[in-house]
Amino acid sequence: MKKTTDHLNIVEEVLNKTKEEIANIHPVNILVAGKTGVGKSTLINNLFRENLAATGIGKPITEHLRKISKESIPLVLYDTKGLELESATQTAVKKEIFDTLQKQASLGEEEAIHIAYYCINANSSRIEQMEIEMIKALSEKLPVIIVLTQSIGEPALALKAYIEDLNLSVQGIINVMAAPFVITADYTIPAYGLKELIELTFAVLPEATHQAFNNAQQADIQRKVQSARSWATKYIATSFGVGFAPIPFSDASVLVPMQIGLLAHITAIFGISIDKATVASIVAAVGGTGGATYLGRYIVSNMIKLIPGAGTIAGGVISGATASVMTSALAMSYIEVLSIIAKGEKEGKYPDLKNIEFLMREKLEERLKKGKISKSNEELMEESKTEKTSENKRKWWQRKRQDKE
Ligand SMILES: Nc1nc2c(ncn2[C@@H]2O[C@H](COP(=O)(O)OP(=O)(O)O)[C@@H](O)[C@H]2O)c(=O)[nH]1
Ligand SMILES: [Mg+2]
Repeated sequence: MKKTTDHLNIVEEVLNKTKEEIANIHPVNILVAGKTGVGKSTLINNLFRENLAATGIGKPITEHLRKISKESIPLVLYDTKGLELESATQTAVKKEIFDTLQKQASLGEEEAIHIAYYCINANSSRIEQMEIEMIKALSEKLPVIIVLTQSIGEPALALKAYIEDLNLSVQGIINVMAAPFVITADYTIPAYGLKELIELTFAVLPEATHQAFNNAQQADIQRKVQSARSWATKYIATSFGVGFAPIPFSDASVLVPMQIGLLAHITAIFGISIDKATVASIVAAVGGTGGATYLGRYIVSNMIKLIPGAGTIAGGVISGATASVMTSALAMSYIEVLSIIAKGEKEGKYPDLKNIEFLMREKLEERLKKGKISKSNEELMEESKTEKTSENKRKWWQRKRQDKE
């Protein structure tokens, strides 16, 4: 079964390349400090992907510091405990934090802790002297953002104003409700403030860590979409712009490794807990499940037909314009599907694979059809033919979909 093997290889390759890409991302390291019960874990679980603060994830590196990381996310969190206890423990926690800051800094830029979130429960309506001292000391070592957790209404804003008046040298003070807060059966305060926190964090973090932070965060999916789109657009323009020598349709498969690399890089920018089954559904949508499992062949036999004005297969060549329309359609459809998966993931929903395959196919078709290439008269004549082909194709897909159900 050669075809099945080809099909699997593409899936494997996308996954392996994605892993490689993620391993190459400059990581971002964040200290999350604050008393027990203020909402550090809730903040972490809602701000970042994959429920990172779940019990069992992370390991103690000192008595009061836990290091949280996962191979699939270019992020390391340092979570404190014990700051609410008696002053001897507080002193011990402080020492462990500052020793760790120093140790990590000595290991170089990739290991250094880049930013600290100091969390205070906004409901407590006060900030203790110990915390003020702690924030001052931290601010001398790294950028600090004060996160006012569980912020509800006026009292939370008043606490913010009060801390602002202390003129601490922090990067900002943000009111946050990380998870919806149920007041009564009829009234829930929705989550808010995470996007603001993300925006401020980006403004403060070193440029080298931006990709990692965007990958790791889950509270602003649109930011991932924008970043992936803008990278893909530049990359495609560079690859298929001036200097791209047209290739014969029969050689379309030379585009495949590049397109695999593109999908992997987009996945890495985006950050998504993508697995084999998900990639398989996406590849199936692009390559077709039954016959043409090979992406390259699909490009020739299917994608091109859908692009108005791209010409016919017999003896044709793929110009830079055609290659760029096809590849953009692939990239942008993929990004759209990833954003849908990411939104589901945030709500703890596992993606429905059948739906993903369907969506990817639909988006791809839509984009290919829109992807007009500058046309000559001759090509305009061809267009009527290709329109018909796409109509047939749609019917074929509809039939296939029904067959499967
Ligand atoms: N609804 C809601 N509850 C929160 C939030 N933050 C904290 N909590 C509540 O406070 C408790 C302690 O929060 P947790 O995140 O475990 O605090 P940690 O000890 O600082 O990690 C949680 O079990 C929640 O009941 C939030 O943003 N929304
Ligand atoms: Mg916790």
